[in-house]
Amino acid sequence: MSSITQGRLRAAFARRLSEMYGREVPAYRTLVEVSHEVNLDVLRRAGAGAERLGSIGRVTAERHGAIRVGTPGELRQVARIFGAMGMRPVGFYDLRDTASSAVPVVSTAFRPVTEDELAVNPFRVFTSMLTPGDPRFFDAGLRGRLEAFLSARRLFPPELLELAAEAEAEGGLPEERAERFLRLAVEAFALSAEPIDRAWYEELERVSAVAADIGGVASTHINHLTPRVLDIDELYRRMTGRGITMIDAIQGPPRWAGPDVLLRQTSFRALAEPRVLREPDGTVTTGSLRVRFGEVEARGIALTRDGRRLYDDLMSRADHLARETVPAGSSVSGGSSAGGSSVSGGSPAGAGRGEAARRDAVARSLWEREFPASERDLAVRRMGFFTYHAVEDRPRDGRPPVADLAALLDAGWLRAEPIVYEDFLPRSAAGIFQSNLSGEGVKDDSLTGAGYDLGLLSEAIGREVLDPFALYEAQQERSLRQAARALGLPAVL
Ligand code: OOG
Ligand code: NI
Repeated sequence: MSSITQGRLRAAFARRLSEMYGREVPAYRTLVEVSHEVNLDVLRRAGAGAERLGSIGRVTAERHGAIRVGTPGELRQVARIFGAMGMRPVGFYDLRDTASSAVPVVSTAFRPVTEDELAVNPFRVFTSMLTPGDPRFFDAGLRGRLEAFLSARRLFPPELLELAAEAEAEGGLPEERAERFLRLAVEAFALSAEPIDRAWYEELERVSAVAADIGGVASTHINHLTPRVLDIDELYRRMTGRGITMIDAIQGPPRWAGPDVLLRQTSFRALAEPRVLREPDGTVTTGSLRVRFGEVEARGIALTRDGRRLYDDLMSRADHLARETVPAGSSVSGGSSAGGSSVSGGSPAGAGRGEAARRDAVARSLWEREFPASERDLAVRRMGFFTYHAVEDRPRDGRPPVADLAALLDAGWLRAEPIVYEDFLPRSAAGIFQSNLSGEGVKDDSLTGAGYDLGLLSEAIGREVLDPFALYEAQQERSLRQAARALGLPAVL
């Protein structure tokens, strides 16, 4: 009997989730539509160059989702469901300190990790787990009630978990069971119509809107689904033109003439969605909650640890410089930016667009001075990840090649192909959380945070959380070994 592979399950899941989310959040459909228009325009304008960071087929289907769960046990179940679709936990993100408002979660991303699987479908899900044991957010009483609430709920039906285990063990599922698995998996992430206990939800919301979204309801849901776009600045303009209010900034690297690196993201604010609420007197009413939103992203080249260090350094210098260069007399905008968000793009829509533009200009000029301005520079300064390939019709003038990366690239012996960044940025993630929260929440910084670290997360998941740098590095090294062999060199240095 023909079996649906993990890769096909993943592609089908991403597609069906997108259909469901489009029904739930109509503005998402607009976002996808505008993304497609922009991508086709870029393709027309730039031709084959537009596909340097991924085929148009891949980019058009590409999405990332975000979900939030409450306990290690729930996270382990999620890992099994995504494992069935060939997705592994990659990277550890601690947003508790990155965000200036209360975001009591630690996170990882489930995604395919091999080149072949990424080519089948690169679907990834940013997955956050609540940290009720962190006393900066939750006192002992609230922690106890929160943990009791979470341990009493069941996010995933046993049948789904059994099918997931089978798909993981067998590498896929026979057609009928694949269909059943997909239906149950998509359903598990739909917005539930079950009444929400308003008093409980609001109690948690006073501490943190994220805590309420996770622990104030008896189910989980997809929080957003993000398409990929080839020109995010143009997307931003067109969405604004359609009357959709975007957050102030595009997060991540500034727009500039050099190569696209890492990840640039922007979003529009959560829309109020009708939700069924149970009042303290037992009556059931329809209220509205704003927790879900639209996000879009542009992806660039993965950076090495050195490249990432330079990126982080330039970002924090841009923040400082932007603060220092606030033009005199601009305090008119002071009221709207009060609160001093430490994350760019963090302020609510419209509040600080001028501020965001100023920071972007500062960042751009820093980048123009200090960031590698071409793919070649990224490669030879060992700041970006590439796969390297021996050039077939390389010049053969009898000289033996020098086994040096720069010399081989410049002499046309080696060709470098960018490796796309498949992961997330903690600072942007914190900004995304924060720009869409209804309130700041509270966090008692006089207390020490509980140590939810990478080890604890791996233990909770029951699987090793992979290091993204190591994955990119291994891919680059493989290609270098192959290229060296093809050129008859012992190694490329
Ligand atoms: C996840 C926020 C992080 C991103 O793209 O950085 C994220 C969430 O809101 O649950 O999705
Ligand atoms: Ni996202």
